[in-house]
Amino acid sequence: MPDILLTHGYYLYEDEKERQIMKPYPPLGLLYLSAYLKRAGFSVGLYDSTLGCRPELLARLATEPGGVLGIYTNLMTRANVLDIVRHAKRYGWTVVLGGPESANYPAEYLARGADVVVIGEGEEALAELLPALRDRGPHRLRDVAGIWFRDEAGQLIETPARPQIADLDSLPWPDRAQVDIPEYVRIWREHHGMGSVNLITARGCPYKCRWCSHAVFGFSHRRRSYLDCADEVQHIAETYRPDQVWYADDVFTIHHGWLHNYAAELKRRSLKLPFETISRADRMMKEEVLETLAEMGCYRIWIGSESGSQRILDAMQRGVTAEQVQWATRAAQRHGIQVGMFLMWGYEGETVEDIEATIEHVKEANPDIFFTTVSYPIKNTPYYHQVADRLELTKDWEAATDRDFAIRGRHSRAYYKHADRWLRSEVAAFRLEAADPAEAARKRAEAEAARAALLAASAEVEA
Ligand code: B12
Ligand code: SF4
Repeated sequence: MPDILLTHGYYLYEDEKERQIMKPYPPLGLLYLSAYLKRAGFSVGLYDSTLGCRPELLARLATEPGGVLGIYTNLMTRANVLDIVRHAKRYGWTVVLGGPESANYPAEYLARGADVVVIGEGEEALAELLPALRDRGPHRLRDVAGIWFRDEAGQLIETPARPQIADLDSLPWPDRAQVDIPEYVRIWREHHGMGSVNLITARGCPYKCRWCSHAVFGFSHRRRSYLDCADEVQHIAETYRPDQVWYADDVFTIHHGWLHNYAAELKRRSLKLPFETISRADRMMKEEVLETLAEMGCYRIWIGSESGSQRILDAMQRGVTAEQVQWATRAAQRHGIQVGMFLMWGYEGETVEDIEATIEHVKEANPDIFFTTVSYPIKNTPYYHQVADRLELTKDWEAATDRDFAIRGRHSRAYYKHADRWLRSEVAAFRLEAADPAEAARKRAEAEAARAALLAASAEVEA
């Protein structure tokens, strides 16, 4: 039995919606933990639920009983994680949780069977925790920083925060041999014609968007050296031969000096792998940044645009203007880079005029693709605290996610569906105007109907 078995609660094959999209990536955090722990001399197993299945994982817990099980948690996987915890405890496992979700709800997870919750980065914490658990069990862990556990009297103990890892280059690369990367690449290729592998060049984001969760990396921003990243990309290219990579950074173009050095290094090595990534419009406001991205092979960049209303952007503390998003979108497209846009409905204070401003904004920016969500308050974010006294969980905590909070007094879900239809029809009409005026008129009529439905639904509230 390994010193620790790592896993997570996201089963791709149970996710109807994702099975349509089929753009899976392996859990990078667990791969980092595996690499670090192995280098420190521990033996590590990893069950990748993404491509695995619930019965297989649960059977494994039943047949290899009694070790340490480490589970990654995020917002979407609470019910699955609790299911894994229940099974693991039945067969005598010591359960350690990590990741953003359990950092936000340590007491709740400890009350439901978890033995330890690690807050923040897991590498150093686990390297200290594993020997402590072996020698002293799960109740005498006061000297391990950055964790929650129960002492022998059943009291909840939170130990002082653990300092973050200062030098990311000191970490070994993710232990990709633990998961079936060729299968991920194959799935991508089968569904999208391009096989993809993910990596990350930095940890943490210093911006303060009020809805965004900083539960793991706080507000720090630490970068790997461009040489270490270039070495990793070269290794990925040579080992897995993907057609593209995904830089899973929060804000890939945050540091322009780094970006230029990195691009020059890739060029020097004749490494040009197409890629997708995410950034902020205000960190894309230079022609040379976009030129560099295009030269490196960036074919799509995702921008968190959120709203077209400056009043709402300011309320979110987004630190970006709608004009910056419009400029960055058009400029990226000019450089041959597609733009994907994320938009959010229903943020505090949003009015019909703000929705209208968002629609005009999307038309003005004209991204290649856009996705919308209705805003939801992730625990411990400033947005969460702002609306906390109006929150009602619409399901039992164990079956719910932070997406299941209703905000008392906010418009109904149906209202935001109308907003969505209004946006999509209006943008479609705008795009069809010259090529197909008749279809454009039809779309405009749909937009008008959606707007009327939204106004008619404006008295309906969420809870
Ligand atoms: C890339 C990414 C995605 C990709 C995931 C692809 C993949 N499998 O990698 C995609 C686009 C699919 C995605 C989707 C979503 N995401 Co996302 N995503 C990210 C992002 C930007 C990077 C993740 C990453 O690789 N991090 C790097 C690794 C090294 O960090 P890590 O995973 O946190 O691991 C460290 C620690 O957490 C800890 N740790 C991790 N596991 C364990 C286990 C144990 C036992 C221990 C002790 C420690 C430990 O140690 C690790 C190393 O230090 C993060 C933000 C971020 N910067 O982390 C958001 C983030 C994780 N996503 C988030 C959200 C909200 C979502 C969505 C719900 C969005 C949506 N509305 O649909 C979905 C949910 C998807 C799902 N079904 O699970 C939130 C989660 C908030 C929360 N409280 O859970 C984050 C934090 C963004 C944010 N700032 O708000 N996401
Ligand atoms: S939304 Fe993006 S830019 Fe804003 S704080 Fe979160 S990661 Fe940073």
